[in-house]
Amino acid sequence: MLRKDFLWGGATAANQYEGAWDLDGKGASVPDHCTNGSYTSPKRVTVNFEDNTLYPSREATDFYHHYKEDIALAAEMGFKVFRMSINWTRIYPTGMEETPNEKGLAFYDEVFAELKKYNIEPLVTISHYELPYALVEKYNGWYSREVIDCYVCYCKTIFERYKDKVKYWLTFNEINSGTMPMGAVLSTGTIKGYDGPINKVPDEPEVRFQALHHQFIASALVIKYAHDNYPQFKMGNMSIFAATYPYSCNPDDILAAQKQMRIMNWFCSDVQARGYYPSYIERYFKEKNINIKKEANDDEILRQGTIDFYTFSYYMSSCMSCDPELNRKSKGNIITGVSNPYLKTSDWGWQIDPQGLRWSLNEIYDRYQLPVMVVENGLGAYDKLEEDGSIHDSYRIDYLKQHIEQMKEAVEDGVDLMGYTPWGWIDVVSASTGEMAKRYGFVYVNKYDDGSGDLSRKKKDSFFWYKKVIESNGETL
Ligand code: BGP
Repeated sequence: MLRKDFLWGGATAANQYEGAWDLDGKGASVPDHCTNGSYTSPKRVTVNFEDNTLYPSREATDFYHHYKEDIALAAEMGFKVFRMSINWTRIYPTGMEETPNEKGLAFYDEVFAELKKYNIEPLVTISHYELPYALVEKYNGWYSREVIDCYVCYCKTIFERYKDKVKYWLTFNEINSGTMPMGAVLSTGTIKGYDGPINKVPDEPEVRFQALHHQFIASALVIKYAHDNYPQFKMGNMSIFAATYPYSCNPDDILAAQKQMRIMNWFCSDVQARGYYPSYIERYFKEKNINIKKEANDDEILRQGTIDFYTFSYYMSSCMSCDPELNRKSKGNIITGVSNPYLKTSDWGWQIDPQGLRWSLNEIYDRYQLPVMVVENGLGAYDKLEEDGSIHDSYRIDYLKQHIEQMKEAVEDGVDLMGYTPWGWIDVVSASTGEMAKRYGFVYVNKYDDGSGDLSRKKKDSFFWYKKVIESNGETL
């Protein structure tokens, strides 16, 4: 049984949802420099804005002008929690101003007031894939230590402003995306001068891991600051958890899977939950010729700023194999690895593995013994809007149902699970491809890949299903 105060809700991120990219003093962030794309044609980052190119984040699905309507829809489904992010560039347009942008702050006051009206708890991601672009230009993003101060200043501002409105905070979305080349665009912003497709960004492990070190320090500093000044706050991490299995019982496969699990899934949260670098990373750094610059006090900072709860996104699992032929032939998932013959794959090549969620929850809870929350999960799929305005998304219901069943199993296994916020509870722009066609929502937004659409909202079949799930605290699936 799920606990009585289980936090049911849904997740979004400002850069994929808000739009209003240059209204009321907002500055440009990295996603505002990203074009649209698709599964087969990667989105691009452009240094300068191009005429006649679509930048989907600019309007996105326009939460900025629809927040009252959207929050009412969330309330109708019975949401207890609403995961959202604050857009850094709405508060500090370049990330470097001395004083915050009052209009930006006022927008979130209104959003939080609206949530309060329905008794919905906000869960706020402080930085969700939207570094101010000015920090890329000036500092090569998180590669420079100076960005830590910019982030700390931003956090202090929002903590003080929203201290009575927000209790749950996540310092960085999917922080471990910085371990992968694509993370340079999405997360670390180490793309100074880069102009090109997201999948061709130069692979610079040392730069990314240095940037990650700065994110760890920034995260730890603000967690300590929050604990000292706002004892009511609960501070969490947020990691991608891509369950990784050995493809076979060949010991080489087992070791390859263990290595992948460590670098991809455990490294960042080991630092954030335990407060120090894990021993296994030394060897990886040596192999990759990565030398991280740390300052004298850094180890102490990490020790003092550990998380109160662990959150993660879960979409897929993957397999590791030492067989070169298999690796060559297999498409695997976006993350890495070879395809699992026991699993089905989504239209975007992500392998669907509900039991992997149970396994992951157990692994995470065994390791850290902290309350856990699944803050993203869901099926990106093509939806068909029928003439009568209905959307029959039984595939999405199936996916979510199977994952909730496995969450319940994990709870029976002993995991302390706080809540569940499926990704993109309302349609938003895709982070990896920049398209609208990859939809996750319970609510359909009339917005298309060519930028057309009147932005009207429609309830999908899954909307009515999820409402019942919440009403029954997960008993009616
Ligand atoms: C995660 C991100 C989200 C989100 C989701 C789905 O990586 O935290 O921002 O978009 O994945 O991914 P996509 O939009 O690429 O399908």
